[in-house]
This record gives sequence, C-alpha cells and structure tokens, in this order.
Amino acid sequence: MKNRRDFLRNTFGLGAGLAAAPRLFAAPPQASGESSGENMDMERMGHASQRSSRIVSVETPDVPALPWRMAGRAKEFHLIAEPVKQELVPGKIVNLWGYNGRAPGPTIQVNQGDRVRIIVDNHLPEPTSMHWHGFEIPVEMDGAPGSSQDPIPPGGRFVYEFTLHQAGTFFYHSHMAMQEMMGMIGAFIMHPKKAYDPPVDKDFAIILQEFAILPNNPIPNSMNMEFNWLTFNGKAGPATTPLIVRLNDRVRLRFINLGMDHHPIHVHGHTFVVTGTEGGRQPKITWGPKNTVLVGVAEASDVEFVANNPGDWMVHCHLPHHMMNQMSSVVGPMTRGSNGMPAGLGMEEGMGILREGHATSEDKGPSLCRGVGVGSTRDHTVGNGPLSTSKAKHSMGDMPGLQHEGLQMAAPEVAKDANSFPGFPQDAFMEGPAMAMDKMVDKPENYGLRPGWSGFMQGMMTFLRVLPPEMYDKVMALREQQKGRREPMPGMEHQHQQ
Ligand SMILES: [Cu+2]
Repeated sequence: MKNRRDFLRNTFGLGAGLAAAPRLFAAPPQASGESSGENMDMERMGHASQRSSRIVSVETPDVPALPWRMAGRAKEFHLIAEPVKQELVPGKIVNLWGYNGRAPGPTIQVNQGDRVRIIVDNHLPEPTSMHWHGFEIPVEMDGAPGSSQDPIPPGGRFVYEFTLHQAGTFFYHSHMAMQEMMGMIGAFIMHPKKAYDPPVDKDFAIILQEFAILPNNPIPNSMNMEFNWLTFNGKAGPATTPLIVRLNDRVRLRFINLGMDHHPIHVHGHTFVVTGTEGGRQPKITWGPKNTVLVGVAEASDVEFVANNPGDWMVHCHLPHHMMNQMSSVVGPMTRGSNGMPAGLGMEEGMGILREGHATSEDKGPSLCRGVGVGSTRDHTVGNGPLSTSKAKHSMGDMPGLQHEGLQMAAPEVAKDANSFPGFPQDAFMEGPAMAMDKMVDKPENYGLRPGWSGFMQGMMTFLRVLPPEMYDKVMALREQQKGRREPMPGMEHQHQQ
C-alpha cells in the first residue's frame, strides 16, 4: 500500500465490515435486569426501565474506530506501526510514534467470543512487537519480543490471530519500552456477550499518555522521568473533545493508562462506582462511592454513574503538574531574576538534586521544563514573564509561529504590589483569560461553553457536559453537520516511510 489514503480506501472498500458495523455490538434485548441488592447508584436510576439494555458502542473522543472485515470466520483488522505527526494543542505539532496515522492508535471493538485476526505492519525504522495486554491467548500470539516471537523487522509484518473469551477494557501496545513512551498504544474493547447490568447509555474510552518535550523540539525524550505534556486520547486541554451526555444518562468512562506515572482521575459534580479494571468486570459488592479513581500504570479503570447533575463538569487528572501544558518552572520568585531562564537543565538539577548552589539560585533554580533536557542546557534562554501587558504583547510578537488569531489577550488581574508577596506568581500567567483560545479549538462539542473557558483547561483535562435534552440535541445536530465537512483527522498529518 502506497499511503494511508490507499490503505483507508482499500479497507473501506472491503465494505462488509463497515456495513455491518452498526450492528456489531448488538446484543439480544433482555429484561432491564434490576436485580435486588441495589447499591445507592441503582436507586438513583430514574429512567432505568426506559433505557435500552443493548450494548452501546464505545466512543473514544479524538480517536477513530478501526474498521474491519470478515475474512473467513475471523474479524480482520489492519494496524500499521509508524511515525506520526500529531497536534497536541493548536500549533503544537510533535513527532510521535503510533498506529495508522495517530497516537494513540485507533480503537478496536469486538464481541466476546470473536475470532480476530490483526495484521500488523511495521513502518518504523526499527523492530517492534505488538502485545495484547491481559489477553488470555496462546503464548505465540502474546507479542513478547525475543521469547514468544521474533521482533517484527522494519518493513516486516506479523499476523496475530486468536479467539477472545474475555470481556472488558483492554489495550494493545508496542512491547518495546521506549516505543511505548513515543505513543504506541490503542484501546481494545471486548463487549460482553450479554450487556452488563445495569446497561449504560453512553460509553467512553480515554487513554492517558505523557510526553517530555523540550521547548523548540518536537520530539519526545522517552528517557525522561518528568513530563510536560499530558494527554487524553492524544490531545491536551483545551484541545480535548468534551464527553457529551444527556441529563440522566447512565455513563461509563473507561480510563487506560500507559506511561511512567499513575493518574488520579477526578470527575466533578458526580459520584461514581468503579465497575471494572484491566482484568474485567468487578462484582457489585465491590462498588463503593468515589469521585476519583487512581489509574495506575498499565491499568484500566471503568467507572459508572448516572449523569444527574446538569452542567459542564471538569474531568481531569488531579496531579497538579498534570493540569498544565508545556509545564515549566516559571512560578515563584525564581522567575524574577534578570538573566532569563535556561531551557531544560539536566535531570538532576531539574529534580532539585544539586551538587552545588541552591534550588532558587540564578543558575540552578529557574529552568524551563524540569529535567526534560538531558544533554541540553541553556541554548534556548528566554525572558522572564513580563508583568506589564504591553511588554507581554511585545514579547509575544517576537515568537515565531505563534498563532494570534483567536488568542484572547487580556491583562492578568494581579495586585499592584504583587511582587512583594512571597511565592508570587503561581497561576497568574498560566491560567486565565489571557490564555484562552476558544476560537482556535472551536468544535460542535464545545458549543455553548462559557466564553474564555479554554484559558483554564490544560493537560489531562476535558469536560463531561451533562446537557438538558434541547441542548443535547443542538450539539448533536452541529456534530452531524460537521461530519461531512471535517477532515478525517483534524490537525494531523501523516508521515510516510517509502
Ligand atoms: Cu496525572
């Protein structure tokens, strides 16, 4: 295949798979099984009896579904491991490695009991191997390089085939450690034969990833221990696409984590129960009330709740540093020095492990991106954050490539004597209307959000929008209108290895 377009055309051209897609997850209707022994969550289910007990397809915002076709008795999928260019937020295009043109790769959805065949082509410049995380399959199909199979060489192919008896939230990923940190993962949803009790109206998957990317360098440093780009499905706030649900929908969120950090994911305005892990469905007796779930490395967590509280609610990782973009140490008194900040000191300095000097000294303290710069020191010195609006505007004019359209400039609201307060500044120049870019991230799912909202969304952040029926219908209609017009993957280009 010459390029991605050919690949897509060929895949779509096979027809059978796509045509069958709407019915893929259809399960036989069943009584809306409200068994006894309900927990508090069940009691709140106002319209449970009207709810369909059918299995709904999983939405992975900002990530496409992987098409398939029937080949004999197997559902056949095709994954291409390859370098990709990806836009994390408007204007921030980085070089990742992923599958079929993006990272994370497309979401695979199958039914429990399916026979599946996955053709994996390696378009990377080095060997790779594909692991099916948690799958109970023959060892030859496990994708452990060197032990269960030879690595797939550059330009090579390996065909995986197995029957799936499990159900739950699973994922696929490269089993080469550094390739994982370049983005090589995708969701693999196995729908149960019989819909879970209680059934949900909306089902979403969110893949948590993190990257260490120096200023002025589009390539992640996979060796790093500190991360400055934190993503949901390959996007950082405010570029993440909100989860749209109707008031009183029962909702499932599936979080999948493959990185170096554990992420406490917090949902505002609702109380959920953890109904599943990377191992599958959890018994109801384990379902206690929560609003934050710690998703450990290599784990998945399914949470469920009734979206009974209308509004635009934040869903985010609660690690403070994971709610930032391009995270840099431009906070605190260290930013008040006069010599500018070196970009990315070494890892030790970044972590405050100093052999000489102290952490707030001119040359050691202030550093863009803590410890991201193994091997790079101070070749990209930048100025301190100016306090006056005019100076700020002037310095932004000097930044090549900065998109000014839609950037809403506004003076940060700081006290006249702000500089006399120990600790200032913290969020003054990081969150606020001056950081807003509502227009640059405009999309149907953002319709009706409070103006300036985007100035406060960074890193692993998105919205759960619990909408009354009229508003829900409006957003869905806008989304439908845009479907025809939208490029398959906005903001993404494809790199070809010919
Ligand atoms: Cu986090």
